[in-house]
Amino acid sequence: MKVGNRLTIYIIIGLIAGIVIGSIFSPMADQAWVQWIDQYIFNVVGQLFLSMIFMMVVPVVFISIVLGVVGVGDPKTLGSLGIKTLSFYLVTTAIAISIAMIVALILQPGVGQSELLDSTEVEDYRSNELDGETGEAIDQTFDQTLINIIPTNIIEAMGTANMLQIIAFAIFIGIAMIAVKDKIPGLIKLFEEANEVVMWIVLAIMKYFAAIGAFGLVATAFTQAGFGAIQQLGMYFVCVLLALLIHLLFVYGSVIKFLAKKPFIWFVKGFAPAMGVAFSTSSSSAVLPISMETAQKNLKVRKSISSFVQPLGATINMDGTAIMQGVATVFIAQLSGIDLTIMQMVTVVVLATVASIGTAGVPGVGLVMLAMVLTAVGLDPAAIGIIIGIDRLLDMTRTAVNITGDAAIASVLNEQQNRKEEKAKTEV
Ligand code: DAS
Repeated sequence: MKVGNRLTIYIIIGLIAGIVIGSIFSPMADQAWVQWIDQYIFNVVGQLFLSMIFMMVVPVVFISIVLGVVGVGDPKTLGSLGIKTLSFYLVTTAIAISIAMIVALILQPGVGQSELLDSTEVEDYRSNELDGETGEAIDQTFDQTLINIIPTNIIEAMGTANMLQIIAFAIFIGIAMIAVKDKIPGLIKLFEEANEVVMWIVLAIMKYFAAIGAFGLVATAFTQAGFGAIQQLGMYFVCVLLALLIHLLFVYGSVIKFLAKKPFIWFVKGFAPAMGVAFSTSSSSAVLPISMETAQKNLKVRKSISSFVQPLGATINMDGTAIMQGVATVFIAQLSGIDLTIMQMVTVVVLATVASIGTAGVPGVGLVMLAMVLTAVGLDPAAIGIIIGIDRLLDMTRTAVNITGDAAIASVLNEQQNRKEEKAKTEV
C-alpha cells in the first residue's frame, strides 16, 4: 500500500475544511452548540486519530532502528552515518535560528507593543508556578540530557515513549545483532516480519483515518484559537511563518537540489502526506511512522538510512521549533525595549539548538523550551503568556518543517550512499 497522491489530496482537503470550518465557528466558540460540536465531534475524531498513530510510535521506532542498524551492517559505517547526521542537523538548526532572528530584527514585530507585557496572560503565566514540564525542561542541563540518553529501565522508557532512550537501546540491540548475526537468523527474520505488520497498520491508519483525523484536529484548533487570536500578534505570526517559508524553500530547497540531487518539487510532492499529518497532529513523534514510510516509499530513501536518521531527527532536530524560538526571543526583547547583544544572540542560537535535543516531538514542546532560552538571556519567561494563544496554530506549521528537515537530510545521506555504491561498482 503506497502513500499515494490521492491520499495527499484527501488530507489537504481535510486540512482546508478544518481551517475554514474552525475559523467560521471561532467567533461563536462561547456558544453551547459550537462547544458541543467542537468537543464531541472535532475533538473526538481528532484525538482518536492522534491516539492511533501514537499507539504505533514505540513499536515502529524500536523495530525500524534495530533493522536500520542491522541493515547498515557495520558499526563503523553506523558511526560515520551518525556523525554526518548530527552535523547536518546542528548546521541546519543554527541556520534556522539565524534566519529567524534576522527576520525578526528587520520586521520588528515587538516594537511599540510593550503594553502586551501587562496583559492578563502574562500575569496568569507568571502567577502559575512554571508547570512541572517547563520547570523540568529548564532545569535539565546539557550533561543531564546526555546522561538521560541511556535508559536505566527500557520498559519504562517505552512506557513513557522516551524517544532518545528507545533509540539508544535499539542501537545497542542492532549492534549486538550484527556481532552475532550468524547465530540469530530467526531473530532478524522476526524483526523483518514484525516490521511488515506494524507498517501495514500505519498505512491502514493513514488510508482510512488521516483525512478525517486531520480535519478534526485542525477544526478544533481553529475553533478554539481562530484567526481572532492572530490579529493582536499579526506581525509576530507573520515573522514566524515567513522565516519558516524561507528556511523551507531556500535551505531545504538547496539541500535537496544540490546535495540530494533531486528536484525540490518532486521532494515536496512525495513528502506532502507526512507534512499534512504533521501539520494536523503538531507532533513529530506521532507522525514518525508515517514520515518514515513516506520517505521510503515516495522519496526512495533506503530503510537502513530512514530508520536511523528520521527517528533521531524527530527527537533532536527541530528547525521549525528553533525558528519560533528565534523570532519569539527577539519579539519579547523588543516588547521589553531590550536590544539583544551579539553575545546574547549567539547564546540563543546555541541554547535553542541544545534545547531541542532533549525534547520529544510532542505538541507545544517548543514553547516549554522557549522558557529556558528566555531565562538564559535575561528575559522574563512569563512573557510566553503573550504568544501561548496562537502557539497551537504556529505549532502545526513548525512541526511540518521539523519533519521535512529530517527527510531532507535522510535524502542527502541516501544520495551519498547511492554514489558510494555506484563508485564501488565501477571500480569492480
Ligand atoms: N510540536 C513539536 C514537534 O512535534 C514542535 C514544537 O512544539 O515546537 O515537533
